[in-house]
Amino acid sequence: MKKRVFSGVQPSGSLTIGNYFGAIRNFAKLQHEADCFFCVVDLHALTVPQDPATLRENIKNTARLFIAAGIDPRVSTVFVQSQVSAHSELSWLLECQTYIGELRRMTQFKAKAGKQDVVTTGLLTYPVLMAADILLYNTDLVPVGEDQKQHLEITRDLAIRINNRFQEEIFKVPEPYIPPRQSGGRIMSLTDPGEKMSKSAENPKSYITLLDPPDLIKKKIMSAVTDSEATIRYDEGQKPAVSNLMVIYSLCSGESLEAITQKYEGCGYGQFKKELAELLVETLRPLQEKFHELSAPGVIEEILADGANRARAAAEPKLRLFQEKLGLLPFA
Ligand code: AQP
Repeated sequence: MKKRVFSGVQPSGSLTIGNYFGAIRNFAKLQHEADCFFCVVDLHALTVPQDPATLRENIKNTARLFIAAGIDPRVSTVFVQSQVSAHSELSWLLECQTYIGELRRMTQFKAKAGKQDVVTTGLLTYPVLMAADILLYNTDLVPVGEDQKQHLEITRDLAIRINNRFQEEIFKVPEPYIPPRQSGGRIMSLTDPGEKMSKSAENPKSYITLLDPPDLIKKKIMSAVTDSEATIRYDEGQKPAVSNLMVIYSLCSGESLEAITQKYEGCGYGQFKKELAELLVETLRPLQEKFHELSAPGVIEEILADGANRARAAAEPKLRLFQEKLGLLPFA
């Protein structure tokens, strides 16, 4: 039996190289060895204000980027969360099993709540919806970046809690699949290496999106913060900004961090950054070309309609089983 993989990405902006190296690139690698479900988690994006027209476009673009990054929709199920209502339905049932204290402790909630004028309940309960996304599909493995580790832990706790309550395995307890930092698990902001790179960050210079044109990529890399030492070596503690650029270089070129250190011995940051920018442009070029092919009218819509049908069929039995266990009446 192939393992079941589930992961999602929020259409809360244009996807960054953090989303790519931390998650999506691994989706494409896993699809031939596992039974994969990849979801545009649009309901999660609603936890903070969104402009409807922009959101609609971002949902389609996120799905296009999945496919442009190598996910084959004939092999993997690619779909949009809001088109499979079982996600919202299970989320409510799981909320009734979740403690408020567990959710208040989430570092992402605290960070995002601190940036909002008003904090919605959805921002607090976001990890429960994420648990529903994952648990509906009997998921074995969840490929995500490091920032999602805490949310994965809540998902596991909920599954274990419910299985214990009913004394049987209702939900499979999923395992995280998180790359180490040096392999892209946490790409940092280009303007503040203490913060992770985020697609919804206020300063566009802090991130590189997968659709940024070559000139813009070059500008952003050339203006990325470094330090005053002017040596290229990996040291997360002392040189977080340069270390982050080195990780991006290594992910693009396949060279080890040691090889990069040797290659640039005695060179200044200028030459390193220029060559990093060129590498990144070349890494993203095929993805950007494929993305534009997928922008023809109707193409992505057809893929997503098929994906939603497949996802609904896979998700419904788990929802019905849990409803029945809780004492709700079967569907007439
Ligand atoms: N900087 C990052 N480095 C490595 N992985 C990352 N991920 C996000 N940022 C980095 C991973 O990308 C996947 C999709 O993330 P998401 O869209 O569901 O939400 P997020 O984690 O909150 O990502 P962003 O870009 O920071 O979005 P906003 O700005 O809307 O909050 C996840 O697997 C995530 O770990």
